[in-house]
Amino acid sequence: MKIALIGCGFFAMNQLHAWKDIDNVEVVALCDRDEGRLAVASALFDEVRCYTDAATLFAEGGFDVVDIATTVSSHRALVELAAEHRVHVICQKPFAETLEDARAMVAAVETTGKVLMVHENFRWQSAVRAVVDELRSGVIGTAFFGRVSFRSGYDVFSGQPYLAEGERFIIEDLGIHILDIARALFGDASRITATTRRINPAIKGEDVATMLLEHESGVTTVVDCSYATRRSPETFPESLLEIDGDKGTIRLDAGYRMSIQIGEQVTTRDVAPPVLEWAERPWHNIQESVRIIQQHFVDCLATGVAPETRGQDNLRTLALVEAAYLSAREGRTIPLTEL
Ligand code: NAD
Ligand code: 89V
Repeated sequence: MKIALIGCGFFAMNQLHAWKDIDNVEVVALCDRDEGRLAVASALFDEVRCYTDAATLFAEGGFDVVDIATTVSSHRALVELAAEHRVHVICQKPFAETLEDARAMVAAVETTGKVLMVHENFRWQSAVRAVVDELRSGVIGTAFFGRVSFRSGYDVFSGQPYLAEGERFIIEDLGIHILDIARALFGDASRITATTRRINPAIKGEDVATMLLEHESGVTTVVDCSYATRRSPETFPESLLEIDGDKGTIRLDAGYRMSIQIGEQVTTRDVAPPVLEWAERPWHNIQESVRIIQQHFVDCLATGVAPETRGQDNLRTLALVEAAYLSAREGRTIPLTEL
């Protein structure tokens, strides 16, 4: 499988390392408007074609998959170019700036018969996956309550300065992952209520969000995110989970400790992710999930199965993001049918 990657920035380095780890995959081309970033990324490979313009990359072709790792404002144009040139697509989150764009992007790729996966990797973190698997095995019976929580004081702006500049911040950038984990655990939501706050005066958007979801399955979840929380030890970038079922409880606590309680019996397991050769703490959790989701994409292409976070599926996570902002703005509960 020959891959071209567009956007050789902060996060793409993880994607490139992960592609190098995966069998039967070759990164044949890189593209970035910034020649310096292109040079740093190309140093990872013995041989790779380099472009500063995506249209030229597509015109020259020679790849089966495009991996779009740019920030969101370029996603629609790049996905549409990919559809025009009939290649499979992986696109970073947030998939699109608006739901309207996202629907058009899904439709554009659908007409080509190619596969479109959104790089929504948090549900693929191995610790989160361990909880998903336990829940799906039925060990705690039928779930009725969940909490998906991400609270941190980590300076995320040093690696990603653009996050301080947008009108929207935590729901669009991080909450999107946490809402997606809630969907992976409990399925789609029918209603959402949200509040937002900005605590850090140096940024433009909200850095705290608290959301209440009612899922079609009958589960109620609290999904809460904060980058204004001082805690020791710092848990970035862990998502902490708590699920109550009619037969027991599953928790994923700080330090990647998963506990399952059935009656009075509690079993605890260390589900800490490995630190891959090219990874570093505390990012190793996310870095491992990048390799897992990219392997998932390769496996899906080989077997003809649709990726779990295919474009069509991601529309529902994006709808939750939009509904959360609408709820916070208007101070009311939003039925998802409204979007
Ligand atoms: P970045 O700004 O560091 O890198 C983006 C790169 O894309 C830049 O080098 C820029 O020059 C290039 N670029 C932008 N538009 C282009 C175009 N049209 N053609 C060619 N090059 C173009 O951003 P980043 O922090 O790496 O984030 C990239 C994306 O990854 C964002 O959507 C972000 O939300 C996402 N992200 C995801 C995770 C995750 O865990 N899934 C983590 C971090 C970032
Ligand atoms: O997903 C993201 O884009 C990142 C991070 C994981 C740090 O929130 O901003």
